[in-house]
Amino acid sequence: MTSKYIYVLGTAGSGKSTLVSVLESTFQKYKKYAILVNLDPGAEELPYQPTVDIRNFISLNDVMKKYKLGPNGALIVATDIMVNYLPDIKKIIDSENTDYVVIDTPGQLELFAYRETGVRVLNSFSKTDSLILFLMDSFLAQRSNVFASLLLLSYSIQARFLLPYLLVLSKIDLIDEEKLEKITEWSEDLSKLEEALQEDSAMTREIYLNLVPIFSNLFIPSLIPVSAINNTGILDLYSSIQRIFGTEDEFSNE
Ligand SMILES: Nc1nc2c(ncn2[C@@H]2O[C@H](COP(=O)(O)OP(=O)(O)O)[C@@H](O)[C@H]2O)c(=O)[nH]1
Ligand SMILES: [Mg+2]
Repeated sequence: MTSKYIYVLGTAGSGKSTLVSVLESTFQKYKKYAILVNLDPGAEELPYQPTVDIRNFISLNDVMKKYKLGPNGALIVATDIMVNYLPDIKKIIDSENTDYVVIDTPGQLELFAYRETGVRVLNSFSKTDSLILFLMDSFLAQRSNVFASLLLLSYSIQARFLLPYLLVLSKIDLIDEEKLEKITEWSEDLSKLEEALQEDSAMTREIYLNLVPIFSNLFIPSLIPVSAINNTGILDLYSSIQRIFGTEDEFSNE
């Protein structure tokens, strides 16, 4: 069986690890076999039990001591060291013979967005059969300029990996219905985003306004609003994942 890889990316605290655990229970519910991989060497506590945990291969504390670095510098070195263990990790994943491999990643998104290691990680697992979930923290995205900035970040990742991706608006239980509608509207109608940016009094307003014509030339996928706390939207996310992989339940031969 060819496993499908799902990479969960997003800024620190956007809800990646929590979503990974919710996805696991969703896959279980629909009788899909999924394993979870933690690639965040800096993770303290995880809300799930990973099958492969990078912390068993690399200790952030050891890296900090050995290279006399703080946690952020050590995380970059740790991620570079991670490349050495990729063949071992891949072997474990293959031996599981699983439908899905859900991969949790470090919040320091630049490791994946800008550094070579990110590409090597993704390529070493599977060049096809992969999907990126980009988490946009709805609490942050309430501000039009942050929304524009996160959208740009999601494009940077998309352009780098050229893999199918889904834009997940996370933690929607933290914002009211009206705000949620606004964010959705910005993603569907750029003139609304432009209006909201016009109202911003910040000196950086012009910079964000200049992004609008760029966005208009790019494809913005529909946002999938979810809350991992009360499970809102999780089923939609599950269906979207199935659709991308062409593994919809109703067409399954099982
Ligand atoms: N209200 C709310 N909090 C969430 C949600 N998802 C995650 N959190 C909380 O946000 C914090 C960061 O979540 P975590 O999954 O560790 O984020 P990560 O850094 O992206 O892995 C934790 O305190 C979570 O309990 C959500 O959907 N709603
Ligand atoms: Mg995490």
